[in-house]
Amino acid sequence: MRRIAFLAITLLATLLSPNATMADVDSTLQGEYAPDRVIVTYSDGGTSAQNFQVRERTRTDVEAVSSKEISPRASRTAVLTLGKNVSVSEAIKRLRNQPGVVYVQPDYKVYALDIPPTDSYFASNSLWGMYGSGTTPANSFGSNAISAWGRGYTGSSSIAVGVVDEGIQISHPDLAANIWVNPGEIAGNGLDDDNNGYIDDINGWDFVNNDNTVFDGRANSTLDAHGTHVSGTIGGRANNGTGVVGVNWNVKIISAKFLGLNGGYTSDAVRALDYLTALKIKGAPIVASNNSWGGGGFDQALLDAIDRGGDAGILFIAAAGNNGQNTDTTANYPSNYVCDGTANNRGWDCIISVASINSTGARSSFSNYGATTVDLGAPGEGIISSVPLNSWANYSGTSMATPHVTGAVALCASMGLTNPRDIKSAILSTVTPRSSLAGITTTGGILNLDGMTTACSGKSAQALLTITNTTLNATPGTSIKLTSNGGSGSGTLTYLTPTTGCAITNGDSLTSTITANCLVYATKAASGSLTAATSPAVTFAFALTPQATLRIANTVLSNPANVAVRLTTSGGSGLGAVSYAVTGTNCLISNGDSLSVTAATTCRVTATKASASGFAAATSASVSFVFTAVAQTPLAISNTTLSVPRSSTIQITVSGGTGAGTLSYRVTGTNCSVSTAGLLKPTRITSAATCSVTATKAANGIYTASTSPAVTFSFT
Ligand SMILES: [Ca+2]
Ligand SMILES: [Ca+2]
Ligand SMILES: [Ca+2]
Ligand SMILES: [Ca+2]
Repeated sequence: MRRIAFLAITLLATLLSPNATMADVDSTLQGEYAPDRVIVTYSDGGTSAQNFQVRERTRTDVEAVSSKEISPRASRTAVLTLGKNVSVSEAIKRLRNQPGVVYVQPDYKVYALDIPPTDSYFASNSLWGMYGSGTTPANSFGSNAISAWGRGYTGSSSIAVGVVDEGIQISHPDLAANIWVNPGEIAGNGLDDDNNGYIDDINGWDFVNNDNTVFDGRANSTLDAHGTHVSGTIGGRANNGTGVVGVNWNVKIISAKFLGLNGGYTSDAVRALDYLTALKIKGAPIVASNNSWGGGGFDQALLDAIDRGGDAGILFIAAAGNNGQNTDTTANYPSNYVCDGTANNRGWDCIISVASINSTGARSSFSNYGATTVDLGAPGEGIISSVPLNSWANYSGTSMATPHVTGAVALCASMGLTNPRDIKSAILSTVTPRSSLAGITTTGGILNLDGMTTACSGKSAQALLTITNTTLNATPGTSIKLTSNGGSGSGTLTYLTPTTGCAITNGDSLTSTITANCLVYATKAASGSLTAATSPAVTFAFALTPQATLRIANTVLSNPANVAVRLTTSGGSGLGAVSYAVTGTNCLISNGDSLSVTAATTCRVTATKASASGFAAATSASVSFVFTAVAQTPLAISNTTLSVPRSSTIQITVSGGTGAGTLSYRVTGTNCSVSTAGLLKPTRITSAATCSVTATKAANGIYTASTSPAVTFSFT
């Protein structure tokens, strides 16, 4: 027994944020379904009173809050809305074997086959391995999965692959629906019901620990991360609102776990491969095993096991290895084996050996290569996929390239091709040539999932279908009539948009009530010998139109401070109301458009015209208005008695002036004094005095200061 190293693939093992909760999916339930209802079909074999009783009992059994006939044409089928204490799987368990119930099932969620998936990593341009040159998103060096999906091929739950690797988190939200459930085995009864030598092997087998728990991952451990990662590339669930999407939206993944944290043994690999071979011989629809591992030298027992699988019709997809070397001269196993039959008589090799490329089309520096020993390249650097505990991570390695090809085998088989030799030929004969792989791989090219569809489906592509609209802008709330041409055959034409806030109504009308960039595809369904066709995406922008430049139109920008200015504008567009805003102390806007001040100042004003008539709001440049102070009414000293005895005092009185400014007084002349309050008197009562007085009212509010003429008072 030779210990073999599991390919060290995690150049980048950045854990990405887990943003999903564990899917509550009973192992017998597949795909997405409404969480609060089930569909029940009754036999209706009795009298109407008896049938009524069955319905009532059924409703009570699952605490249903309502029971509604599914349609007038199917009166025996009802939708039961469940009480909040009863899950879908619980309801199905309770009703499955009830008398009078023919079947009970979830209300499955379905999608148009052709809508590009909305899964977060796909939509955020992070899943380059699935893209193609003309797809949205695009990457010329991806596997072009999007185009194959656009032809209507997204895999099949009637096709299975074996993941010969670490274990798999079978409850992962991106995998649960695509995990194989052994139809011949009854879970948990301690019996080997299908007589394959493994008791209760429901989702596969753990050949490391010799038990039926194929997932043994735990917090703060990478245990079973590798197997979970490759599984997501083969068959990550599409359109489940989270994570990634695999080459196959639908497939069945069988765990043949033989690697632990420190690798595994070929003896366990042999058992794992033979487990798959035995299942295949008994009828499991296994088309490939994924083998993202390697190490050790030539191992006849292992090659024999690979040969037994090949003889049974299972392709062995092998990572070329991460040593950056030529495997024609330095062998890498198992990718270097030739699987041509247990008696070397099959005439063809069941192994596909896969090199890694990066997102610029170059061979990954770590990837092995070999003109006769490596077949093709596939995306293997910066690959995001599922990892344990409902998370996702970015890994690199030929380990990551390999499941793209394993996925291709399953996808090709789902299109109808059954002979494994033909499937291998369909994949290898349709690679996209790349200079980076020319002369160092048998094909000189990279995986092209779209290119293989004709060979795999026996159908041909339609003429290019395109959306032909030339006006790609509209205002929110309006609609655009979509037009297209091209395509072939009689399939129905449909328009689709995956963009939130955008909708297709009446078949060909695109609408959005909000500002949005709506991605739109046209699809033409398969017909006759033609595959479905999906157009390149076109982006329609629903946006408000900018207004013509809005300006403040006033030409008089300097005014006396006691004059209000009526503000006016020019320019702008549409019927939006105009409003003004002002900055500057002592400035105010009243009655909408009247600018006034409470003191001499400078005011900066902007005008805004509101959004209306499809136009966005517009704001003008700011304009400064200078308000200058104005004169008070003439101020005069109003005393009439101007001569008094030197023993007297005079209270100065004034008239005129404006506003609340403080009064002050100045006096000239020898022997005179005036108080702040305006009380005038001689400073020496022993002398006569002649005093000349002026009054000043200080500047206030909008007014300048005002000073009275001088008045002369005599103290005799
Ligand atoms: Ca069994
Ligand atoms: Ca059992
Ligand atoms: Ca286990
Ligand atoms: Ca997903």
